[in-house]
Amino acid sequence: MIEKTTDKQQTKEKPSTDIRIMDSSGCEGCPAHNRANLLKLGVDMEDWDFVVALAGNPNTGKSTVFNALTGLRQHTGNWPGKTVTRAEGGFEFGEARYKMVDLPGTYSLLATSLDEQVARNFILFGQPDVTVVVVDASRLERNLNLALQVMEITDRVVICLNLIDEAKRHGLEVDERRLARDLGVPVVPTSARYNQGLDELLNAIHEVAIGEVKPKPRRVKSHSPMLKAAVERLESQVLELYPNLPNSRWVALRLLDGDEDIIRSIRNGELGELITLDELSAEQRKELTPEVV
Ligand SMILES: Nc1nc2c(ncn2[C@@H]2O[C@H](COP(=O)(O)OP(=O)(O)OP(=O)(O)O)[C@@H](O)[C@H]2O)c(=O)[nH]1
Ligand SMILES: [Mg+2]
Repeated sequence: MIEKTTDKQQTKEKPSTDIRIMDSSGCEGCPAHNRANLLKLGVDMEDWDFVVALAGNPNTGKSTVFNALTGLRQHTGNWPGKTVTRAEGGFEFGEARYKMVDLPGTYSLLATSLDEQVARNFILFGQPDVTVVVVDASRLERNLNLALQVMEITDRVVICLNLIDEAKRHGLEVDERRLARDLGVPVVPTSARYNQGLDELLNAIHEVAIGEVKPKPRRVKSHSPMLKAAVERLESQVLELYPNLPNSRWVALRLLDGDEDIIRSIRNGELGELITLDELSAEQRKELTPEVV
């Protein structure tokens, strides 16, 4: 975890910026992250404007991208209460100060492992301003599974189409414009090992962070009225319990799917601990819990 003092030291030489940290009120160009939840997840946003999460399958070049963007300004530690390593660092772009968090490499966000749990909770509750999904251009099909899952949770996604050189070596060419159109989010081809495409990646991150680009991720729509009704019913029950839960629809879908981790975190109140405003009292929560699961 970054020491607060180190954060401050780091920002000493930074240019000042007029961007203000505000609650996620949905205002144009304002940071979208949930500052209080991030703090509970061990990420202090004091002195930073935006937070960027780096997600991706294992071995897709996340750390290479992370190192290239943050240089020496990085720290490693553990996620609070977990043995999973976390690296975080910082950079400036367009007069904004960015904190970048390298999430564990995962194939999905279904939280079947500790790594998946950490990555999922960070995106779900921390509500990063931008989540960069680093995908391997030579294994696109497999990698897009995670990208689609991230896109279910947040709109603020940029796809870093990495290992472009490797794909080319295998005679593969990815039409990134078509991919961006089909997915509804910016796609930036990179070859992080050779420092290619990283300026464009920074630019794409910045545009999404400041709201200049508003991705509209393609989501799988269900036309089943039964499913729709079930999701709506569950969602309103979840919201009754945790009125300020971000992504309540996603949580409802996971409950329908029998997601053990989400069920457990609703039962034991862990879900609520990550929500900061207008929480119900522990008593109220206890009363309502059995109806939900
Ligand atoms: N050819 C090529 N190799 C790359 C590129 N980006 C990363 N690599 C290499 O891919 C390997 C894995 O890179 P990492 O950055 O460690 O990948 P990671 O996603 O952080 O891996 P995990 O943390 O294990 O999930 C390293 O040997 C990198 O040098 C690239 O654009 N092209
Ligand atoms: Mg790594």
